[in-house]
Amino acid sequence: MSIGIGLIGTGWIGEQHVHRLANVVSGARVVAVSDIDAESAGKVAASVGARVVDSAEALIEDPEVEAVVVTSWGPAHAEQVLACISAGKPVFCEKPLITEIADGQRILKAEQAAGRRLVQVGFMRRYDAGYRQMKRVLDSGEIGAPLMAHCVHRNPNVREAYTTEMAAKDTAVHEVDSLRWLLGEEFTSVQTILPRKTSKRFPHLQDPQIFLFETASGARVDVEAFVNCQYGYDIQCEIVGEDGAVRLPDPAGPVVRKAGRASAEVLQEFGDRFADAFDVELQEWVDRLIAGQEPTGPTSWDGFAATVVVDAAVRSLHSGGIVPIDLPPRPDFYA
Ligand code: NAD
Ligand code: ISE
Repeated sequence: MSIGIGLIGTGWIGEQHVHRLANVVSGARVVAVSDIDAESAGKVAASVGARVVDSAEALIEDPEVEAVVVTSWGPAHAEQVLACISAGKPVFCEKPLITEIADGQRILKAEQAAGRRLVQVGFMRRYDAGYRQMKRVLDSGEIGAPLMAHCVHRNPNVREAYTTEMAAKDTAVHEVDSLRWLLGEEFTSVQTILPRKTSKRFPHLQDPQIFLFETASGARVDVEAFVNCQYGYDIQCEIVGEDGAVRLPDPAGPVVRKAGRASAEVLQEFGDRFADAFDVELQEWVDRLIAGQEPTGPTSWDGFAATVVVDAAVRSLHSGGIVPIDLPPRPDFYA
């Protein structure tokens, strides 16, 4: 048995997900794609034998499309996800689920009215083998109650269009989701701290930035976002508990000993670092759909909460102060 998938947004990650769904994930057929850039849609469709559909709305209504993947740009996500909910079709939406808090409330309301979970958000780190090992250690109680977390998110460089606010909204948002999931609690406040700027950045950009979060239990999470670090794509995470600490493993790779040095490669691209996680994420989503079950991945609530948190981080970026995070109570539907 296989499921017919339609994908909206055939840009960088959309093209990758199309190939993943067509060639790696079992049980998925890419039947249609759509993009406001018809040339891009045509090229990606031809590479997997899918049809091009003129608009996102038509793709969502297409009878051959049983489930939808949204990989268009962030501000378009909310309306496309709402249209999927209203058509009763499961939707996998890349992050961010929303760029406006009010849209999050609309999605939560619509999904609850539909009476079943239709939305999964693309926070792929929950599918990374190393993060999953950390989660098992934390849930086992082996290191006791978590007290602190230290996270690093470094990119070698970013394009000129990358803005200062994107350090929270586009980059640290992954740590926000991962830590909410690992710790199993919500963030209650944030302060954005601005260190000396690197000279190796575009002039408009504040880089690096540090986000200091507090959680409901009083644990502290610091996240360094440094997007022009030059040397590679480097993701680090350590959680310190009352009885021990657990650290995210580096991706496995050979250590070369030569000329008095031992060295290992640092990956350059996030697509390489999390390639396996993206595969597992989509495979598990498809497996659930084929089994006629609701998805188990990051929910609309998770997508909403992550945006509330990074919005507060951006407000702190501008004010310099500690900003409370006002998250409404989580609906039981998302327990
Ligand atoms: P991109 O700019 O390469 O591609 C976006 C595509 O969407 C473009 O082809 C554009 O023409 C199309 N598009 C824009 N508005 C549209 C609309 N209203 N209807 C249909 N198509 C539309 O961007 P990208 O790097 O592929 O990122 C896409 C999304 O995926 C973003 O939300 C981004 O944050 C997310 N993303 C997630 C990860 C991750 O690690 N999970 C990594 C990269 C990108
Ligand atoms: C990008 O948009 C992502 O989502 C990547 O996972 C992240 O590591 C990168 O910094 C972002 O720009």
